[in-house]
Amino acid sequence: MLRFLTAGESHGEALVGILEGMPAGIRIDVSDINKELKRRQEGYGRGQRMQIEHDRAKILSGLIKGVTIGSPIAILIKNKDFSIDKLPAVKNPRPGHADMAGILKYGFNDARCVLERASARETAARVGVGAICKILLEEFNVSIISRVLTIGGAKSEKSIKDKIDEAGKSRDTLGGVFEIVIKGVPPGLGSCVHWDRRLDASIAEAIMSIPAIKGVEIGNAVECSSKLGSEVHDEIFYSERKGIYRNTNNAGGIEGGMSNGEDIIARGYMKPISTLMDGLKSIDIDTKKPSKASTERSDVCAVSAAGVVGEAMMAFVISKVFLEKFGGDSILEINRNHKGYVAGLKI
Ligand code: EPS
Repeated sequence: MLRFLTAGESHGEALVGILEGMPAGIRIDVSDINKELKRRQEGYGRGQRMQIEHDRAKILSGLIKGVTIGSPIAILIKNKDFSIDKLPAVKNPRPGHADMAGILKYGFNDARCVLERASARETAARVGVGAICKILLEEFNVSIISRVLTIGGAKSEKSIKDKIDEAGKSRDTLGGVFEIVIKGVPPGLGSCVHWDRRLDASIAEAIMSIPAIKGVEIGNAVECSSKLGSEVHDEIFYSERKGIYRNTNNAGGIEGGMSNGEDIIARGYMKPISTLMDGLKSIDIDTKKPSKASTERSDVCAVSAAGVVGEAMMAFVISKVFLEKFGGDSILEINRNHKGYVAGLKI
């Protein structure tokens, strides 16, 4: 089974990702991982931390001469801003962040003990792990891309930039929507049999796990919820040349919890970043008196970065179900299984 774990605090020494279950025989080029890490750092509206860090991965295990050997792959990303023991206590929890719930949960009297791990910086490790999953999927011509659809309700590049500038000037923040499209997924990944193996459920969980994501949409779910069935369902056709095909993809490539061979489309709805430069109403956790929420260095907007993290999470989920279906210990074995299955589909 493919699984991963991350460790690391935002201002700790490093972030670590451990990916287990990758088959043997895949060539991993660290520069492909670094490209993805760089993409996560970009996007209009990112904060000063992104100018400090130049995220680069070091692979600590799982490879010999750049090729996977089937053992866990550990990735290390060092933090330039390694200052965790010198940073001040945070006494005024930020509404929307993990601060308050974390203080209550662990019995801390300092939100720093919560926010260091809850910070979206953790997603750098996920992107490292996802980059390796992307390399596996590329072997089978599966590609994953993301784009920003809206930010603060704005759609065009110009109006998005204006919105972010405006929010930054007024010391505020913005959220938005990103979309992920996955091409080349064969039909039949996931399951119609068990709730916890449905592909759409796994995708929703993976996207929802990204910090600040409060909603997930598969295909045109929101629009379709107010339409008739006859207007929504993707009718099925067949031709000698194309085989089985559809003219629409409202289902976002998933029917009955399984991929149906169409592009998989998912959207993540991100709330505005919860660190505001003019803190919202909060309390001092020692005195319980009203006090403005703490301000930490942060982004005005990170929707584009969340899209890159979304790609990584999708790469992991698709790799997981892909290996469940075609699983084997080596890429050769998986190739055989995949080829046989795809050949059998040609009816
Ligand atoms: C982030 C690193 C953080 C924040 C941001 C994302 O670094 P710092 O706190 O040192 O500025 O910029 O974190 C959050 C938005 C958050 O809510 O914690 C990163 O690497 O993505």
